[in-house]
Amino acid sequence: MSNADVLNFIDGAFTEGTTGKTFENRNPINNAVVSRVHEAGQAEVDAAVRAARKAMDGPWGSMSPQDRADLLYKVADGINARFDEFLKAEIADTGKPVSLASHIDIPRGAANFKIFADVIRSHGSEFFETVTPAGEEAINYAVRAPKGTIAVICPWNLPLLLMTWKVGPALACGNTVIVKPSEETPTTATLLGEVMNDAGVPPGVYNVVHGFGPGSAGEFLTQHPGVDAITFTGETTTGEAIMKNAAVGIRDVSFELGGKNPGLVFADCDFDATVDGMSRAVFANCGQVCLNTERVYVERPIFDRFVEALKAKAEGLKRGDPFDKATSQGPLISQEHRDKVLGYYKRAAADGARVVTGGGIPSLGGDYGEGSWIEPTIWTGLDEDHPNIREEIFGPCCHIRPFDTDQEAIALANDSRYGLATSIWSQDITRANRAARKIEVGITWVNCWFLRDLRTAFGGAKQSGIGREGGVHSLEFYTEMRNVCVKL
Ligand code: NAD
Ligand code: 6OD
Repeated sequence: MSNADVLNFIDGAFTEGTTGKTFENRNPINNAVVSRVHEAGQAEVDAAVRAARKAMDGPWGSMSPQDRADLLYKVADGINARFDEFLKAEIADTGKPVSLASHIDIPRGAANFKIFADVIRSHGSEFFETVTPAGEEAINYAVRAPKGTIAVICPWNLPLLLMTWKVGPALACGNTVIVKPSEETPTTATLLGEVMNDAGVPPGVYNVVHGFGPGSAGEFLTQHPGVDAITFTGETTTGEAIMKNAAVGIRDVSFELGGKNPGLVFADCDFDATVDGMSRAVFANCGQVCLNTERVYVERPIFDRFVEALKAKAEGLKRGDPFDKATSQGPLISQEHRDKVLGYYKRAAADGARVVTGGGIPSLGGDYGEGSWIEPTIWTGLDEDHPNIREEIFGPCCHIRPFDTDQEAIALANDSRYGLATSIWSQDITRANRAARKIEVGITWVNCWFLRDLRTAFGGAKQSGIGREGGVHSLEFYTEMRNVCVKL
């Protein structure tokens, strides 16, 4: 695949499609055009849905779970064999540092196929022996059938990781998929088409259509009656729009949405480890992980010391060449997103926040001046009802506020329409666990952040999502349970 032209992948073949429309894919480190992407229209989405449905009637539909698992291992091996190509493509699309992409994005792209291959290999049926009060006897067994054709709508922040996190379980369970990658990061999903073909995945099982949301491939796909279920990762407001489309035909949804994640730092924490961990939680991926912490609450006795220590971490981040292993902060995804984040920076300053560090655009030499770089930023002193505390910013920034009691910290953490993730930092494990059980989120980390075991349930509470995925939990969404009752 040439990096200059990104094509749709339908029924096992790459195609420009019929719209004649292309859009530019830019590298946010310098805003240079890296490729032209061929936009799919209604005809391409129709063709992808047709191919995906037809593939269910072919060898894929009758393949045993063991054989599917073997195939998914080949896909994972195919990603690993072309690791550097995936790495370069992901970095060109996102500008993220190689230190991050080579440790998280690409390895997880492969691991997401192996974990769900293992799950499907080892998963059995449910079985019950039944005796009714009237003395009738029966056996009940339940089998899991694929749901059918699944639309996978993806964001730009961890493109390969989040896409394969859905495609892995969908295929393991015997479904077919149509992926709509983010318009900002179209490349690795397309490259995966080559890996699928090389691995021997039948045509039509994995399809990719490119474009935007409203009036484009995203909307055409989620409105399509031939799609049986929709799995989506992205903003909460986009989730609302997709849910309306899913309502027509009563299609199931699995949503991983936005967050405004709190982090709780207790005075009895291991201070240095906490500052390290919180620095990652706030600034990793330039603050563009749904799990990043944007609200930090620190117990008063260590508040000033913590603020100074996190400031030092922010000021120690190194921006620049993403392929330099020492680079620790990339740019934001686009100029448009930077304008949004800068709006929050300006508002905090105008509303009287203490800007502990950052607040603007760094001066970087050469063509990096055209990129969407931004300073990591810390505020204190804002009221809890300020937009910077209520709304997801999705940038390398946080507000830090002191607290006096555990009860107050938990109430502050819970005062949000979001409920995705939190991290709690304390050496008193009983205290940390008491807090963990009261915080209204799907994922709590104690003395760590974004430490993942792919068998665990992942997802958000409140407006941060619907459903849980991970390990066997993914089977709930990607399969239909069919119960058979046999009278003896
Ligand atoms: P987004 O919602 O703007 O876009 C996500 C995808 O949806 C893109 O592919 C886009 O083209 C498509 N889309 C947009 N409007 C659509 C519509 N009306 N119909 C169908 N498709 C449509 O999100 P983003 O800016 O790409 O990603 C950032 C957001 O994603 C943040 O809010 C972040 O918190 C969230 N996110 C959540 C998780 C999680 O696990 N909870 C993970 C990653 C990102
Ligand atoms: O680790 C995962 O499985 C996952 N879904 C991470 C989400 C990160 C959000 O940006």
